[in-house]
Amino acid sequence: MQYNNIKIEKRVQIDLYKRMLKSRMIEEKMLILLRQGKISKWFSGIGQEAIAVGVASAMLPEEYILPMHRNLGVFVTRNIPLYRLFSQWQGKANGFTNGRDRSFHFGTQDFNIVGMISHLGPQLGVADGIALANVLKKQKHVTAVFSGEGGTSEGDFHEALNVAAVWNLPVLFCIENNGYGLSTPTSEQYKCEHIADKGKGYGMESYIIDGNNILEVYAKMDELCKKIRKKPAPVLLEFKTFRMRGHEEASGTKYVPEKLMSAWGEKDPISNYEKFLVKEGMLTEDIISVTKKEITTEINDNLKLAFDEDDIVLIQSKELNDVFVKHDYQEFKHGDTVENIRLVDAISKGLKQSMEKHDNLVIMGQDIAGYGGVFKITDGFVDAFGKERVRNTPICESAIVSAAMGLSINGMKAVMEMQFADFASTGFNPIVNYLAKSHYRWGEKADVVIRMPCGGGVGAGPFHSQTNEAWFTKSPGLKVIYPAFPYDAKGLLATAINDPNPILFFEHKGLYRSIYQDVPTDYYTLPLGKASLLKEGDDITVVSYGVGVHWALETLNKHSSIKADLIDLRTLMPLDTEAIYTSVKKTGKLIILQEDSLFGGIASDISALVMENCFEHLDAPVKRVASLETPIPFAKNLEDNYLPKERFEQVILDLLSY
Ligand SMILES: Cc1ncc(C[n+]2csc(CCOP(=O)(O)OP(=O)(O)O)c2C)c(N)n1
Repeated sequence: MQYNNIKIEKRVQIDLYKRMLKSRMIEEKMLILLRQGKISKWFSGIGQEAIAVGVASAMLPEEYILPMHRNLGVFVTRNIPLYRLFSQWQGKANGFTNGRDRSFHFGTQDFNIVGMISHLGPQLGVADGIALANVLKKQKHVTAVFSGEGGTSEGDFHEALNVAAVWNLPVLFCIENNGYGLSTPTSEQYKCEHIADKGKGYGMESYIIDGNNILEVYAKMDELCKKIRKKPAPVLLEFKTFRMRGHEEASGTKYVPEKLMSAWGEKDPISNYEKFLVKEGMLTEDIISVTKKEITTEINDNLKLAFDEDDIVLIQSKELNDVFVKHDYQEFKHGDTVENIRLVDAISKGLKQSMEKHDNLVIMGQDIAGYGGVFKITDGFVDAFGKERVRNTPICESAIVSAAMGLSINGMKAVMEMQFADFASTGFNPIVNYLAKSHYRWGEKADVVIRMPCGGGVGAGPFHSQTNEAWFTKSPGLKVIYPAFPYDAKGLLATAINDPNPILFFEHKGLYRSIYQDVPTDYYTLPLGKASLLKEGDDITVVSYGVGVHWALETLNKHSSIKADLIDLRTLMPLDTEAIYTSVKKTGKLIILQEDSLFGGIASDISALVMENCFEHLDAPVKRVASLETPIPFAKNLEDNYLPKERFEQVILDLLSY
């Protein structure tokens, strides 16, 4: 048959019916199990099946789909064995997350599906990254990502559509407008008439589609997929539909007017399509009944498998080990040739060598291309590697962190330059929830390094001076590197880029152009989790990192009578606790100096660890020296007072005489 000039073969028409029917029947079964207390929560897509099935059916199996919580039809269309879905929903090992995440919160590379995180919006930017990888690999694939209309109010929606438009990415943004976001009606969610109207603002094509008409959904998707595979560009699709059940089963639908519900009930996508196929002579009552029996058997057989499966076994070491991808550090040694360069040069040269080493490495950041970045780290990179791999981004940290995740999912490596570490706050959600948790949740790595120019003492005020490493060391799943010297910075950056785990790489702006060192010209790596002992002495242990190391050196050089071990941590996660304990056991006294404000910082944890592990070796209380508990002030005398540099001298002298 032809639908809107698109030919839809008979086999496809029947498949569309069977896939929708299977989705519906699985859901109906789940609602029964929910009432029996056999599963814990259910987000229903009843009435919306045509969208997930229609979109997924128009795509190639090798093309990525990023579904939401009402898109069971995507999983059914991709033929995921049902027992695996059922095990997933019961938190069992045959699911996709080893019992670590629930419902549709999982992805699977075997089926090219990337499931949601609860925060909804970041999915949209991840789709951008996946699509970008396809473009860079010259793979003519589309990527489809779902959101509800509620999710379009998140900043991530704006950011992701804007990036996709500016970069001409072949992404189908599929918005299921089902009338309500939890209890909030569309009139309280957005002001324009149609969400599709927003497409014009982003400079992209957009369409309104009857989401309850499977033929319309499939035909339009088929047309668009074919078109944007040839000529990459994003498209915004608004599927008009309705949520026929509560947000999740427990929350009900009392706030939905009955008339609205019954009007949409008339538009049920499955029963209407079934009638149509019967009328067309493609289905008979007999075929329907046989199909339903087959699906019932498949559901029951697979449910039995899932119910018979044992509960997940807790193995604590596995829980801990699965937070990161297992990665064996590979040492690259350097020769004897060195050059005396600044921290900023060491980072730039290290990054350049990694770009040469890894063809699949892409750098993204604001003003990093022709302009070379605000600190000029990527100066000349466009000439060397081209604009495809050295990408200026719009001002949208959240979408770019998410896109970096998408690049990683689709086989690339990403380095993102935060223009200033302070602005990680606007990309915070995908860092701590997407990058950090993906491997633990569904075994997917996040091969991403985020470079973080940070730190005070440069008269830059509260929003360009923070050193916010503790925001990230608190989140399991992230590694955090914080070098103080050019040699360490170059080697650790190379290691960070080789490591497929998500890494925050802190670079102190105050040290960029003030610290010189002889740095090997070769490419080389340094291991993570190894502190360096800069000075040795028996009186006291001084632990620091970043600019604090230089403050400590200054003080110790001034008081040459102090015999101290000075430990530069170099990496905060993993933390070299052994180096700290060994030294404290020798000296009996510990002072920790950090640039960050005191409460909740790295120093507090080191202090606690030493109390717990070295208590009987201590001859004095552990001392922490840090910045004041205020935002960072601008005026020089206020900032000098805020920073702990001056206070450190007195505290170490007091501790020595304790
Ligand atoms: C950032 C964030 N805020 C709030 C929520 C809670 N929440 C989960 S789903 C949802 C409604 C989503 O509505 P919509 O995007 O329209 O999708 P629908 O559920 O209607 O399919 C809300 C408010 C959340 N998960 N994440």
